[in-house]
Amino acid sequence: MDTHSALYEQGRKRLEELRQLPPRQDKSLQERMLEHGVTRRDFMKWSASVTALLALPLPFSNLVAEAAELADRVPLIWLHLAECTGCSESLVRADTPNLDSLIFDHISLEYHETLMAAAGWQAEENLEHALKTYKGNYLLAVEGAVPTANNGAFLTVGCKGHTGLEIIKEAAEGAAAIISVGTCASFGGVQAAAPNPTGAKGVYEVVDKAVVNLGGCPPSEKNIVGTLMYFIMFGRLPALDMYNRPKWAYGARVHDNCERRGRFDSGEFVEQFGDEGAKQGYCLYKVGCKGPYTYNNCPTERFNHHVSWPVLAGHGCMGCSEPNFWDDMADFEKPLGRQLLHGLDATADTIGAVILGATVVGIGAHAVASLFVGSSKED
Ligand code: FSX
Ligand code: SF4
Ligand code: F3S
Repeated sequence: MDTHSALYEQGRKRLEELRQLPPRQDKSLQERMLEHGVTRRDFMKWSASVTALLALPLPFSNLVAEAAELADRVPLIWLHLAECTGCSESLVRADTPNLDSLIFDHISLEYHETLMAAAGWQAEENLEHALKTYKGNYLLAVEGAVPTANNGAFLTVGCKGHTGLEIIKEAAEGAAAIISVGTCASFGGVQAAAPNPTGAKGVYEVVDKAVVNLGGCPPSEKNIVGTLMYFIMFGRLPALDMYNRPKWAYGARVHDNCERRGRFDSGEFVEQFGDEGAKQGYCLYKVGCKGPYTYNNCPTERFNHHVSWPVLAGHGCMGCSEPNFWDDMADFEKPLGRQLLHGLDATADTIGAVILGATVVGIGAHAVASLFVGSSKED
């Protein structure tokens, strides 16, 4: 059996098992879609686009559709640590609900501090209850970094004053899988910027289990929903890169798929914000774009229902999905290559050649490390 047939079979079996479990929502996905005027045709188109996003062949879209319908069988616990809540906002902030947000509503969300009605003691009880009841079966999503200095005392959550560090360790123990949503939960993010007084770390650094890192400050709603769908469909984590990011989302550089790439290749650069080049949509490399060093699918998936992404809006990529981006990618409005090359005042062509040389090495290292990590985490 080839890899795709074996994976399809695995998905089919997993969904069969999920179907045996009682629904946890009082409405079916179909009822929700009907209420919001979403047609079956829209749904099938959405399933096909998620299938393509996950880099799976089209026949898998049947599984994606079924997994979406059965999303309420998988309990999800969503914790907030040191962060800005932009990651949740990325998913739920929409003036009209689309299928991504409808599916998110349909997932059995047992606990989410931003979205739930409960507060205080009741919220704490809900979390304790969910951790106990669904032990071993829940999907744990974490947003925000874990402050570890002074035994985690820089972050306490809830009326019992537990530290974020205590909460994440306890919640990780009973989780079937852990997803770090956003750069803060993945790598510490802005909170871990030098001198990092709170000892902020990524979740994977404080728990003993494999963690999927969804880099991005915030990550797109597509990357969040795609990862949830993958787990619902197959009951396991997707293939990961060297930083434990799903390869289907973080396998290519922002620069590889950028709509301004032709401008870069022809040496047409914005020299300063507001100039004629900026009006013409020239490449933003000279005003600090870090797309050549950043792995993410922003140009193809965009944000807010595919409306826009940083470069389309006129600012360079800040490298927000990479570890240590706040320190390593600064200054955000100056080219990194020029700084690293000690003030080399290169022509556009030289800049292009330097970057391309650097990225060939980058890609090589990325691919080799991915193979290495992949051998222990995927088939
Ligand atoms: Fe971090 Fe998410 Fe940036 Fe904010 O919560 S990834 S600060 S967008 O919201 O964690
Ligand atoms: Fe796009 Fe930035 Fe690459 Fe220019 S440097 S092509 S703006 S990603
Ligand atoms: Fe972040 Fe760059 Fe995308 S700044 S949102 S990785 S374009």
